[in-house]
Amino acid sequence: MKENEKTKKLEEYTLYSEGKVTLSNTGVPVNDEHHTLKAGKRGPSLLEDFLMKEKMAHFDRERIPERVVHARGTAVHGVFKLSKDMSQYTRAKVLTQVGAETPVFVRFSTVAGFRGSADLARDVRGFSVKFYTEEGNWDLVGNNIPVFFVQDANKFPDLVHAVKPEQDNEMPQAASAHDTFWDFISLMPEASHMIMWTMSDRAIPRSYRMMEGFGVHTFKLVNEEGKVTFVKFHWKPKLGVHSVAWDEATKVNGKDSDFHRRDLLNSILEGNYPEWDLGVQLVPQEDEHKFDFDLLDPTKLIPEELIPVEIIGTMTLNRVPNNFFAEVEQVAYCPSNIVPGIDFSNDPLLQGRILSYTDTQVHRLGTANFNNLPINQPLHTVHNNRRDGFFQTQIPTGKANYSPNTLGDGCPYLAKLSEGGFVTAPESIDQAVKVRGKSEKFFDFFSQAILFYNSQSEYEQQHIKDALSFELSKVNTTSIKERMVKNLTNIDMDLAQYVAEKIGVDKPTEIYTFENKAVPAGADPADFQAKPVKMSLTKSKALSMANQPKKGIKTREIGVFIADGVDDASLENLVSKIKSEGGKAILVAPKLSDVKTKGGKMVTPDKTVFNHSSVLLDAVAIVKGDESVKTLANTPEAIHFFDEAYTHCKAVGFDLGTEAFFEETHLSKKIKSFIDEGVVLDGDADKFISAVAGHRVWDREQARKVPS
Ligand code: HDE
Repeated sequence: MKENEKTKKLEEYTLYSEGKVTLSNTGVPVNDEHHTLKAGKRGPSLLEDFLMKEKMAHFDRERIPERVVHARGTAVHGVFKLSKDMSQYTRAKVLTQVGAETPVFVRFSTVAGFRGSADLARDVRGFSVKFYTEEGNWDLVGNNIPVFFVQDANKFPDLVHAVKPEQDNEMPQAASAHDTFWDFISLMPEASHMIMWTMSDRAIPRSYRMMEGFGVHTFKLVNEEGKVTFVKFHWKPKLGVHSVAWDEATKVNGKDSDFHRRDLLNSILEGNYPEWDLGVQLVPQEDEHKFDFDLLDPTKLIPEELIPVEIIGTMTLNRVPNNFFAEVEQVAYCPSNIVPGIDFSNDPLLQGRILSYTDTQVHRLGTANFNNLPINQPLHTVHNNRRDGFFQTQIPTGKANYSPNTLGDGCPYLAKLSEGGFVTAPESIDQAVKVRGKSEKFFDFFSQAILFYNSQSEYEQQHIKDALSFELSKVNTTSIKERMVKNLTNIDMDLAQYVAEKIGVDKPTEIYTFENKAVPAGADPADFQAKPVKMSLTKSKALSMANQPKKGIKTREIGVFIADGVDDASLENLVSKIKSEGGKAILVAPKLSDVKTKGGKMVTPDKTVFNHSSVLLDAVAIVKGDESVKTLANTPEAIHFFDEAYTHCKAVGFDLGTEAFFEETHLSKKIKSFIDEGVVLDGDADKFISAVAGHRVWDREQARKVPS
């Protein structure tokens, strides 16, 4: 081959390896993949078209089973940085090396909906964190709610069958408001505490970035000496904890079903990295039995008044995935993934999860080698004697695939304790008797449901009442509704009576105690042996979102309404104030073409009144300008933005000189006597910004009777 031909060939190969040229799965450069090979241009396709066959066969196998639960979700990369040395309690390096950065991959999800369902369903949110630590992957697979529906893993398949779309008609999608769910719940009083949380605003978060996260179960920390400390994990968002209104949530689902997903990705792409502090509640092993509840019961939390949350580090999410399938779909979280220094408690729900997740991943990803997938690989290359199986991507060398061996110089040998080897925390269970059952304190089904309900502010209690009324009104079977109301009498009589009236069943007058009452046919009597405990604590501040600090307007999306003729100085003033506080000014105009300001400047709007919606914004404001105000006052969609924002208890700002617009809103006709701190009529940008920082004026619902 001549020299210049050789160079040409080399260039071609480089092109192939750079990934710029389409290669078939076996590395053949493809010249045409848009026309099937045919016997003549109008003739039948030919069997020998191996390229078309490969493309089609691959396509035919693109889908893998979606997750049984938590199918709808998204995930991003980040880092965890430890700020407090926990070596007194654990030998886990991730919790002892202050300042070290551990990479994480974090997935947020809803539970009940299918993979393509909408983000704003009333539902629990998954909060899964995979820490890629020096000592292996640690998966903290939690939720945004600190307790769970059932106490034993063996009930989980029933719970999930009940909440998923019903088996005879596959309805409803991503919703618990249907007969099978409430049938199950009404027969499962242990779910009462969790139901208070899922019927609260926690189940309709404003953003993944504004949710708390909880490990839910009690885990163990184990130090160098083998001493055990019980631990609960908490994630506290730096942006505070916020939710949307229920009416708003239902509309967001239609306007932008990817609302949470988009919000998370956009904030990272814009450099607004979401952050959470990691907190722990620590209980010395010797104090295991000192509480009114059992530490192993996942339907109970440890009130922060009893054990405060200690902050030990911060997680920052700072990188979006490159490929949704390869990373987000293929990530395989397993609560069984723990590292030396962290251990399981005997929580019967956690014990079941240790089995279920690895099992489901093998099914979902099709192979026991699922940890070879790039997103699941630990930091260090794995050496062990696990061999073969579908999709083995490693090529083990040498002869020895067994242990002990001499042919491989004894390698890979087992890590001694001094080399970080994992050992299970010893626990004496020699006297145990094999039983199916649960411990005494697990029979307290209601006291923490009562604690939660009593800890809510008035408007939060109202939201729970309304949510239960909505959900149960969708149930067709009267006996289910009646049973639920009976259960509610054990939490709060006023709540039970309110719901009863709304859903058309008899109003209860006394607490329905389960003792001596017939167990409903089909129910397990053990689920009805409630043994109430009088809790020493009557309220817990941390349980109410109303008590969470309001943390400014950082990343909040504020619709600023403009049209031709808008006043330059007022626009500049408001936009720069919003930006200087870390908020986002979204310029909304009647159409997408550039707006000409009064001073003749051309401004490009971000959104229009017809492609955006008030429910996708945190607040709205209108800037003065004779001509622009006139145009907007004649634009019904613009008026609707303001009316709806007001209804959803958001901040609404009117510049001085926008009275003509204000007069068109239904606010002017009705609210003048109900102007609250969220309605800023004098164009005072600072006042408006502090109203946005307050998130919502929920009291507006009561005062104005707005259906938010
Ligand atoms: Fe899950 N759960 N779960 N779960 N769960 C799954 O695992 C399961 C439970 C949670 O982002 C599945 O990979 C059982 C509690 C999250 O990929 C499955 C029990 C908590 C995610 C499964 C529980 C969770 C899952 C479905 C009762 C909060 C999403 C596909 C013993 C602490 C993980 C998969 C992700 C996913 C089983 C109870 C949270 C089927 C058997 C309690 C955040 O394995």
